[in-house]
Amino acid sequence: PAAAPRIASLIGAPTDVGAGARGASMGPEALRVAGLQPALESHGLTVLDRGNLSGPANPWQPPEDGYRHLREVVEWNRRVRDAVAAELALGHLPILMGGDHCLAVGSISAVARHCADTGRKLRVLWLDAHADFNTSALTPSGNVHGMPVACLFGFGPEALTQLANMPAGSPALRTEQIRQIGIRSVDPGEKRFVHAQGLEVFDMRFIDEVGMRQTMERALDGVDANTHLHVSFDVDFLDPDIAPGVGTTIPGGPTYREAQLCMEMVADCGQLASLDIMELNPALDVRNKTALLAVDLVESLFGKSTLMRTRPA
Ligand code: 6HN
Ligand code: MN
Ligand code: MN
Ligand code: MN
Repeated sequence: PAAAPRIASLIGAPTDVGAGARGASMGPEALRVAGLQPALESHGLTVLDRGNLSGPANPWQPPEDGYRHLREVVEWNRRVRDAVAAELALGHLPILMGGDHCLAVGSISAVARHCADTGRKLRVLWLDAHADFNTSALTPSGNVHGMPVACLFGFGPEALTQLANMPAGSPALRTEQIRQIGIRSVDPGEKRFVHAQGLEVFDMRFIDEVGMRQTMERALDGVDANTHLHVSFDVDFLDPDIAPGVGTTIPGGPTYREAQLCMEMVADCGQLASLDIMELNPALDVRNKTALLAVDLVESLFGKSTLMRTRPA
């Protein structure tokens, strides 16, 4: 049977409240200017641009009790959660255009709750230079964009850890549901916590040694027809030589072809059901090239380089 038509909904979240540099607030518009909607449409998706969410301004204050801008971070995340949940309820594929990566708490909380309600398995691929597994006690910066995975695991302020409103107050995510790929910058206390929680991390050393193909085979292992696959794509995953438009560049990331292969293998598995495109910072970009690259990679995520137009039944 022909695949059901897929409807993707673009949700802009123009804020940098969780970041250490200003500018990710301009990410949604840069992705639009780079042609995200027509690129997705060229791969057979119907695309609804829902416009931008609104929320509190960035007060640009130092940390309080280990967090910068917690009140604003919580408010933005509530709105993101509600917007993503509404699209999932309609059977649409939400694409969150960040915005900084703290907003993945809201988006993945909505996805986790949706999976719990519909009996689907959840697999999250976290594509990032960073593990984003800090807590208020471990963080060197107080920036909440360094903490979303810990919050989703239940370590963080209750206003964020309870966003999914899971049955019995469970955390949104468990270790067996997430794979981190491309990691190459983890703070010392954060590193111990990642190990203690048993996170499955395919760091750059791993990718160097076994290659992107085997990395992705392992990261997607166990994904089946009942799996909701969520990709949280922090653009600083990419090597800064090709993607300078991010606030926290870390050398030694995936090359253009490695990143393409990563996205192509996600497309091949056929289970992608929600996506975050985060941390794009046009203030630091060069003629929007990082946004254009992100769009190019997202096209691969939706099957650009797949020769077959429809998957066999
Ligand atoms: N991101 N580990 C550093 C911190 O401040 O916690 C950097 C976090 C970067 C987060 O890029 O989404
Ligand atoms: Mn679903
Ligand atoms: Mn991140
Ligand atoms: Mn990052």
